Amino acid sequence: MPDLFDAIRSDHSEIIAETIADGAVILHGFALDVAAELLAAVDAIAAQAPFRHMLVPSGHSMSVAITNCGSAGWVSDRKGYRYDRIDPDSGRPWPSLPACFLDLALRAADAAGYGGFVPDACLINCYVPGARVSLHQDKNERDFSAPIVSVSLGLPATFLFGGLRRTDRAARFRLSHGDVAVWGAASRMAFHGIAPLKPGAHVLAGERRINLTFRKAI
Ligand code: MD6
Ligand code: FE
Repeated sequence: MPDLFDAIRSDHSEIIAETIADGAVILHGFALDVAAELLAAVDAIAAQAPFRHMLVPSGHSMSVAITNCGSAGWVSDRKGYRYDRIDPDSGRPWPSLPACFLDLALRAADAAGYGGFVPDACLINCYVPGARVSLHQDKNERDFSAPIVSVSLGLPATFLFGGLRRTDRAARFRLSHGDVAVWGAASRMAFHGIAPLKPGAHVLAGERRINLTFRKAI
């Protein structure tokens, strides 16, 4: 993958792709032209499956509030992490993946060099100032040959991207509204996280950062 290459938005403006590691790239502004549509879809999903702070095995609750859409959702409780077809709070299946989500995820994966990506799960994270995600690997998915596609909306964040060992030093990258990070292949199991969100207000999303993380989970 070249250091910088041009991808194209639907309005034909250029995208800057920043390679952050082998197999990992940030497509700056890739989702800008559909951001309002994505945020409206997030509101519709959250009306069906509200954001909630899930427990982790240690007994703490996550500072990030989450919900899901797609045929499976990522869930966490005292027993551990897994994907489940059913929302444990409602007993119903998760809302389906909106067409605008699927279309964006597919186009972003393709632009990053991962053709043929068809996600079946989208984890939606809602950060308020101070919320963070410590360094972790996304390893509950069945198929590690598929990349992770991660869309940032609302307040900017600092993305921590390390190596394959927890002790590898993590580099810091800015993720702004409309940016899409894609990581797969040699980076699929890289440790990553989000530094505590700084206070602010975004014109479309308010005092929040919304992150959509697409996976091929089941
Ligand atoms: C992000 N989030 O918010 C990256 N992974 O840009 C994650 O990597 C993540 O927020 C697993 C569970 C929750 C998360
Ligand atoms: Fe993650």
